[in-house]
Amino acid sequence: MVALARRLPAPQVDNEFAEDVLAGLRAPKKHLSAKYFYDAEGSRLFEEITDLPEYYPTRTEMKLLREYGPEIGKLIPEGAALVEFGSGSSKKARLLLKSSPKLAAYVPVDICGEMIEAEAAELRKNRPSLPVLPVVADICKPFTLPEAALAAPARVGFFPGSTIGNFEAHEAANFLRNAATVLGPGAILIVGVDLIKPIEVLNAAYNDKQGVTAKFNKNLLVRINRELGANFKLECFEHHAFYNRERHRIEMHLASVKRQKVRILGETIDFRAGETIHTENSYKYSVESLNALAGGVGWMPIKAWTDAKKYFVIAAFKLQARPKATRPV
Ligand code: AVI
Repeated sequence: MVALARRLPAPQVDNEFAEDVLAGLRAPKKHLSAKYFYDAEGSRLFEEITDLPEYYPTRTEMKLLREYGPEIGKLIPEGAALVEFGSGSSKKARLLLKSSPKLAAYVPVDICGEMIEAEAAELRKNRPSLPVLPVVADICKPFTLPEAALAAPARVGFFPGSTIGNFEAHEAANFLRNAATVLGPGAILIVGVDLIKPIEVLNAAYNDKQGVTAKFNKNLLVRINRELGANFKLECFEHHAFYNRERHRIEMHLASVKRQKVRILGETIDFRAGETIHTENSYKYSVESLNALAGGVGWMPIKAWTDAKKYFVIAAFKLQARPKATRPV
């Protein structure tokens, strides 16, 4: 599998892609899951997006990690295990590892085994004294940490990249609950999240001048054509991305430029002129709304670091101890 399949958990069953695509296209409001963006070409295009002048999140988060790494590192207890959720290239974890104390282990967790094994080999070369123990798992489902991480006096989770923003609220809460279960009592969680900001900045970030985001969005149709034998004509769909103020999210759609029919797996899907396929939500938080989401599932805010423009936040949380059940007297 490929580079950025990590961003959202990828499908497990062979025909899950076909079933999801058909169900999404049959729905009254057509939609496709953003997790399907990340085939090899989608992953490459996403990497290209992160370098675009308009796409500020990656650049801002990296700057925050460089600037506040030593401070963030102070929250990581000596001998702890650092667990990165959806680690992919470990580019950001490297910055955190630089300023971490002596760790029991670094545990990159990703659905894409090939990718984390390659990254782990690289990291071991640079940090021979650090045990790098990759786990192949879906970060939204329960999984067991390696023995060395379980035996460590503390576990610290790391979830950068504002991937949490691509989850619906219930999915984000579910991820945070699962992280609490996986990391266990006394855990700390460090999350990178994109913040609400002026609408022009948000709209520009998802409508770049070079059209890379449009290509990334349309690549989903290329993938469906290739893998499911559909006959989407790319020139008959347009990339639409806009900020929905009420819902605090960027919505990405593919809009049909005319009335048309598309064949897929023996079915015909009708499109009205202007009808869209909703392909992605990218939720934007305030520090307060993020704290409320995390607090609702037991993660108490410790500290948050933002850039001067308040475009992005790296927030640290501590898992609240569960009150001990008291015996009735
Ligand atoms: C991976 N994720 C955080 C990106 C985002 O900004 O929501 C995906 C993306 N979609 C369009 N541009 C980037």
